[in-house]
Amino acid sequence: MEKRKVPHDFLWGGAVAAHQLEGGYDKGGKGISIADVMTAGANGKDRDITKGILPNHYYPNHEAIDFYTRYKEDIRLFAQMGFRCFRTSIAWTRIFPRGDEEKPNEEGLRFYDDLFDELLKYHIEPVITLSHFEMPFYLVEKYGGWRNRKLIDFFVTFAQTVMERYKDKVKYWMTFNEINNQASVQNPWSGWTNSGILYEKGEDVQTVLQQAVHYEMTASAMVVKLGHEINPEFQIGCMLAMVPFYPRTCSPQDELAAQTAMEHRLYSYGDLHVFGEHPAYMEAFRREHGICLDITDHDRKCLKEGCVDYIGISYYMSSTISSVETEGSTQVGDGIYVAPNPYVAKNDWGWQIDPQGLRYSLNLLHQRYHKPIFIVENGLGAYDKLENGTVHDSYRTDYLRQHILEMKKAMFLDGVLVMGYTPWGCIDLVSAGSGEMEKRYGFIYVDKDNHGNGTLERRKKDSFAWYKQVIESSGEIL
Ligand code: BGP
Repeated sequence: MEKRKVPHDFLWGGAVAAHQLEGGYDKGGKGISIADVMTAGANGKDRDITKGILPNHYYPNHEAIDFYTRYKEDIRLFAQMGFRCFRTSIAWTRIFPRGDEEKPNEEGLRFYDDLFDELLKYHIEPVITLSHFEMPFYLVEKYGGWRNRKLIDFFVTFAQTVMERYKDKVKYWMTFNEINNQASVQNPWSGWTNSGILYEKGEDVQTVLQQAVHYEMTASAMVVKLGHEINPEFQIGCMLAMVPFYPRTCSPQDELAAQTAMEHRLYSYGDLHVFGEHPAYMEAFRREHGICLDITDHDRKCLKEGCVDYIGISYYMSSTISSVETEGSTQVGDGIYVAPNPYVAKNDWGWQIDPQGLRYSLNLLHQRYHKPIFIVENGLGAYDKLENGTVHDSYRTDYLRQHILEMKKAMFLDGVLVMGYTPWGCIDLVSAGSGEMEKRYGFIYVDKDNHGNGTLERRKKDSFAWYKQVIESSGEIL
């Protein structure tokens, strides 16, 4: 298996998101995004979300790694590694600073014109996420974020603007990053990053969440349809956080608990994107829990007309579900607990490392959806040490090697169609979860610490040459 090559047109590259690397948060007419009001947390400490930008607070996304002015230098490095594609997002607030304007901000549009031209100069395909945890903060203040149906129109206007503008430069799109991430309502910030929602005391979280998701799904479907009209060559995907849930034991209760977790936290999102209708198990759940949503016939029609072309996934870890409380477990639902898995290792942030889980996940999605799968995030967050101007990060190449190997098994032994592989944070950037700089994923080291100190100088890590060889050999030399 080691020696097998992936097809010639396989999309090797790297992935980032605008708010995590661009910086320039107030440059070029950009508005404030929801990421701009998130302070730095730490390993094990959540980020704070402030009511606007307050003095004496550190907001790591404001400068990030200053890709906004250094993108040419960085793209040259990506080209040296042989990237065939580069996944990033378009910061909504560069195009519509408040989110509800009628006319876009030309300076923001020009920035992405230049960025995409620079990529295309090296034959690197842009792969674009339309909404990656960075909606305009104004839409939250004025409209309550995705609680509000009006957001559908604002998002569709944004998407239409950029799809028309870049129709000859960008072929691969995704609508909402990790749309199912917000199903883990235990994370106080997941409703914020995905939907601009902070749950209020006393409100029914499931009602609010599912309503917001319905609006997002409707908007996503409208954009898929519109995109295909703008350019029939467009490939427009969804993006799911793929965390497979294993039953902790072979007891039927654990098996059912794992199945329910998969439905609520993953499949209900994928099913809507791929099949274009609300699945029966969610309709039943809502009926049983007295949850009534605002869903119109027009919404249902839109959902049916805008099914996605491919499934984008992030894969970092697996998880384990128990139907009973066990040592170290956390309750995540009625009779559903996430429990530690004794068979797999963890990284320094407690994320379970499970390469075989990637093969398992690819198979699950392939069997359910029969769509091409694009692995648009995978990687190891780690503490790196700069030694004589470089980083000896064999732990990172080990992680990636094992995952690529499992991906190849899924492709060659199981018949799964995988379109491409873009490891997360191909250049060090600000962590979404903790706001740290020192949770590093990159092949390129960026000199900056958790407090914002550093020269921002870029250095190649050992993994840089390794990944170059992986791409050059079409995955044969790992
Ligand atoms: C995913 C997000 C990314 C990214 C990644 C790693 O959830 O799509 O934006 O940040 O996870 O997470 P973190 O940055 O918290 O290590």
